[in-house]
Amino acid sequence: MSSSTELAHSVVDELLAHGVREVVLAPGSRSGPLALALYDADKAGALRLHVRVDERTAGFLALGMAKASLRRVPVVTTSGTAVANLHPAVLEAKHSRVRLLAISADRPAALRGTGANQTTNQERIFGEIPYAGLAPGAEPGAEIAGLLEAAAAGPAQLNLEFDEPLITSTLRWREQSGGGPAEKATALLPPAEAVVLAAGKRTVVVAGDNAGPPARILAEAGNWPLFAEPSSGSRTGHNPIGAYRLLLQHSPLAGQIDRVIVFGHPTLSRPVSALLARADLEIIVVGEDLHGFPNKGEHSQLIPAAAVDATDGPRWLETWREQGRLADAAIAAMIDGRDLTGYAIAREVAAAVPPCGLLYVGSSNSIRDLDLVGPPFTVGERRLTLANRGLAGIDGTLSSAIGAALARPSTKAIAYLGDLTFLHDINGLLIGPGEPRPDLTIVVASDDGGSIFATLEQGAPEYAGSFERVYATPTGADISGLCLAFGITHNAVDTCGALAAALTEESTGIRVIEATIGRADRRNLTALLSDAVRDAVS
Ligand SMILES: Cc1ncc(C[n+]2csc(CCOP(=O)(O)OP(=O)(O)O)c2C)c(N)n1
Ligand SMILES: [Mg+2]
Repeated sequence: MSSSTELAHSVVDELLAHGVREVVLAPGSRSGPLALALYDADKAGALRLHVRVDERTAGFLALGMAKASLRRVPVVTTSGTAVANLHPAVLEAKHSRVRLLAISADRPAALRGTGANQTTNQERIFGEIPYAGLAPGAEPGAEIAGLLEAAAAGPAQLNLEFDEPLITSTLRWREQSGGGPAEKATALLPPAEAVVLAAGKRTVVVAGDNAGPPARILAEAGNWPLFAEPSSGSRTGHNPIGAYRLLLQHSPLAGQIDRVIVFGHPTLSRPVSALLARADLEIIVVGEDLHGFPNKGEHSQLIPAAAVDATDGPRWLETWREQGRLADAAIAAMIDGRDLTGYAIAREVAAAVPPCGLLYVGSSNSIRDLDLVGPPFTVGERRLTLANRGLAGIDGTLSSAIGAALARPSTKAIAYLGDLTFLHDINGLLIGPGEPRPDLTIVVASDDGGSIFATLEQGAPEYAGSFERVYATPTGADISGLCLAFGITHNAVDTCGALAAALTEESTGIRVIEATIGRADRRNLTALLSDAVRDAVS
């Protein structure tokens, strides 16, 4: 029977053969055989290892790497509660189809239910995702190949039972002669057969998270307005309408739409949800399933890919663009007439992303403000905007951004998130001195609490008594002191000019720019902005 060490070696060989190049490890004793094999593989240059203390941040680190590199990224934990700490990242990966591989070290199955230390049932602990379990003596080749094939577009769990002795000092991992294939990025699927749509209907294209270039290409081919969320990957060129969510509320054009074509996973705004729920419109979803779309009525159609038979005349798009320009001007006037606001931060951040830059955006107001004020980028300049929109958690954002910045070469990497989102994942900054570190500028929109709630129903004056404690949750945390504790450069700004200047500074390593804004005015400001756009376009 082969040993735990031999099992670990063959698992590393299989991972390399499947194109794995980055691995995250959160140490423990049971995962030891794999830890040592990964250390040797890192030393040999076969992969890059990242070691973290906190499994929750380790999971999101791997998620960010997988999102930015389109590769599968394993995260290894020891047994017990360590495994459960991966659950948030696995859920996010499941809902955004990211190829995260959770590798959980386990005790031998015979010890389950006996009260043995650090032993629980880890089998399928993450529910319905592809799963494989291996024990010493198993032949991992076929098992791992089958597992990764089943998880071609999403996460998987590999549970490894390691028996004692955990360490065999005479056996070290060595690179196999020849090694595995050098590169294997995302699985290559055959191009989907496009359904040809007839031009002539007043059509808008909605691009949600991870919609990709096809949404922009179709909008351009049809001469249609494009409502592209910041993390859609399609907010480029001349068709995106920046303030589309306010135009859907206030512009007479909204009532003239006949057809909506949806790509990706839209999550950011109620006007778009309302649009997609309208039973009187033809809604065409381009993708693999209708899951999550409210309008499943007779007018809904699911197609694998879309093309258009002719280009519509310029009028429809031009009218939307004109309304978009009026809305943008009204918004700019509001921003310029005030001190630093959330909207102004979003605008400065968007302006600071150079060609080939990377932007990782947090949930809550950050991504919504960016959605409202971020200009479309130029096609082909390869800016990448990412966000965890699978479940839109405020957890793990910092670690995801660090992972993305590590795994994707970029001219400049920026993370942009709210203060609670930053504090929630503060352990993401816990990076040992010998570990690879990215160059990353973290912009914190710092308003001491969750300001998004002020813009929702619960922010109304009648809930004022309970609002601060059970929604806003001000923490009073000293972000500068925390940065000091983690050895991270901190820079506080409270004007647009200072933020813009700080963003253009050349820097290496991780640094934080804390942009301090008020929270008290947020509800009012959101209403004023909406009114200003309404007045400008109606
Ligand atoms: C893990 C998780 N817990 C709770 C929430 C609910 N939630 C959404 S936004 C938010 C507040 C975020 O505050 P902050 O990051 O400061 O952003 P702001 O609203 O101030 O822009 C919370 C708690 C969530 N999305 N994810
Ligand atoms: Mg906040």
